[in-house]
Amino acid sequence: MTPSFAISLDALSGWRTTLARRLDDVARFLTDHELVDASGMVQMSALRERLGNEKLVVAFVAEFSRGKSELINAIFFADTGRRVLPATPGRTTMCPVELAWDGEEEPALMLLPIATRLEGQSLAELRLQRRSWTVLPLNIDVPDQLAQSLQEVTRTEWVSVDTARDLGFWNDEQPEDNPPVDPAGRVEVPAWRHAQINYPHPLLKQGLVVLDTPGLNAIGAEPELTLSLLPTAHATVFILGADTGVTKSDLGVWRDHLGGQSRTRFVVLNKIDALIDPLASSADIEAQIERQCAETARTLDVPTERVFPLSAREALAARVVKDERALLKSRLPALEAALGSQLLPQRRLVLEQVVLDGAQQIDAQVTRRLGDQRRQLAEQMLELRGLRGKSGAKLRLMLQRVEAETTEFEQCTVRLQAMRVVHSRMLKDALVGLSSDRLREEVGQMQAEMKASLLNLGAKRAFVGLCVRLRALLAGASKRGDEIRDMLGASFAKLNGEFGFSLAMNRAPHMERFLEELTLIESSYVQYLGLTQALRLSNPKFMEQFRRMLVSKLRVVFENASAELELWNKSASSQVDSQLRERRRNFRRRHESLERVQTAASELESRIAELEAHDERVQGFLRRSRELLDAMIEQARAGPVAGSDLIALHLPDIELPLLRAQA
Ligand SMILES: Nc1nc2c(ncn2[C@@H]2O[C@H](COP(=O)(O)OP(=O)(O)OP(=O)(O)O)[C@@H](O)[C@H]2O)c(=O)[nH]1
Ligand SMILES: [Mg+2]
Repeated sequence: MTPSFAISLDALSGWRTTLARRLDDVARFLTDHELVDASGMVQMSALRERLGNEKLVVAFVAEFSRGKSELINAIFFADTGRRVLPATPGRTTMCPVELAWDGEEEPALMLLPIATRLEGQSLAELRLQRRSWTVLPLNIDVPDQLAQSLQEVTRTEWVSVDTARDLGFWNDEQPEDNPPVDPAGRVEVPAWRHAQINYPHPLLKQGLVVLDTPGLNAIGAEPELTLSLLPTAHATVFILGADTGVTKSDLGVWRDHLGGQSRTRFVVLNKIDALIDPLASSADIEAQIERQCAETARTLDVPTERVFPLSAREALAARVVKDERALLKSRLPALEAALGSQLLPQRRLVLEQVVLDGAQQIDAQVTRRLGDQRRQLAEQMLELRGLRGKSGAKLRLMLQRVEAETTEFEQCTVRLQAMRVVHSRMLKDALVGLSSDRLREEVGQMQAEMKASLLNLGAKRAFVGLCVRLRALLAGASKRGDEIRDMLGASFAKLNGEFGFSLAMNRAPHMERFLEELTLIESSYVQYLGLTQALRLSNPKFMEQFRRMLVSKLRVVFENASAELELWNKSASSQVDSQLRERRRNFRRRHESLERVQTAASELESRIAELEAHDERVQGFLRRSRELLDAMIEQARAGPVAGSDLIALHLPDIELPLLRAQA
């Protein structure tokens, strides 16, 4: 393994682990001293989850036989000393193959039978159902056995034309694309719909997920691949053969599956070894490779630097015999370096931003809470210091005043109650549009419209109509969120003025993010509905699968939007609760100290000393929490330590005035 990609990924994962540890320090300290409320806790655990489970998905996509599997072998499996994933002439990989590592499970090959297509369930749903999969344990210590087990992904079976039609491998309207029929009237179809390899490779252990795909232009390609797996991959590697150049069907794959993507794309011009010609000089061949790269870049409309000429086969062979010079000659290291230096910094920036945002919010919450406590302590101290040398009558007067103030303060409960009623009603209103029932209804309407018009155009129109309605739902929820914010803002201002609260509004919930996610889903579906494959929607089983897939994608967006809105509201209410509690405790303390001072004059000084000590403690908490948050921020900004490229890409400095200011 060339160091660049592996070491960069290793550094990224090391950085994440340290960052997660810093966050644990913060969380432990804040919980131990009750410095955050429930919503803060939820936020920290969400951040923790994200840091721990962050995956990096790289998909290898191409027409069949361009060398996807061979390239994966060369990059990831060369250390086994042989070809592990099957890579042979002709169509080899028959179903999408996902390589990942889940430490909770044993190394295994999990296969989803093709017949599951008949049940209309989406892959996302089936992933959660273990019993639908055939599980073959993998003997990872014996490479030959490993390779033998993985042969399974090439398995096919012979079925009748009717079954092939039901499975989506036969289309009466496009007979030229249909597979050949044998004398017994049967056709060959893949045995599996999807394969997952759980393999403890060091890179996979660090959260890398590799997706090998079957030749994509074939009829019967899994729609989920186009609609879900490829659009969510963080990077795609598109492979062409230097021996064939960009063919019409290569272009078809690019246009249908990758063209619209804005994600990081790498183009590989594979099999450059095939250009070797005994009658041509190496300079000639070099010039030819360069010409081909430039032409490929132009045809696909990508920068030339994104096109990597290489030989996967020679790279694999070089690695197996540990021949460093042959490896360089294969030109694979250049692709790996690009993967390492372009892909990983992007992932890092995303995470860094998430951590910085989180730190800022946690800090705001802690500062507000402790600042409030300090303010109340200061008032009490002032009151008690004012009692020095005062008479018993004066003390009694003070006590009465505190009692009167307490009664007056308690009147706020009526107001708070009224505010809560209004708030919960408004929140309910805001959330109805995001409910899963509502979503199902809308998708149902789209489905009815699609059924009414079987033409592709009609299907697309129905889908676009659905998106318009869903966007309106999200916008509606967002608008109601703003209304809640206005209502709470006005109520908080009044409560602060009349009852001495220091309630402050948090930033508004980020609803635009969900609109963006919807747009992303929309673009991949619109692209899919434009494909000839979409004709298969006239098949009720496919329609059902399509519907379920769509609902499960959309549900994630809507559930997250709903959760975001709820969390934001919860943090507003818990702020009110905690301030109410704190204020009450404060009145009680004032009352107690006055009573104690009344019984013994000496109590006054010791009470003042107690308050001073308490204030010291609060200041200590504030200092410590900032130290811990600063350590986390510093770690986030420092970035991974290996690979200078990673450090070079840096976020502009973000203002964190709260953290920098002195308490
Ligand atoms: N000469 C040469 N042949 C290669 C190279 N890479 C792959 N091949 C051969 O091309 C054939 C197809 O390679 P695969 O890796 O199976 O291709 P694939 O894209 O995974 O194909 P499918 O799984 O069928 O979609 C195999 O015979 C490989 O040995 C290369 O760099 N040079
Ligand atoms: Mg393959």
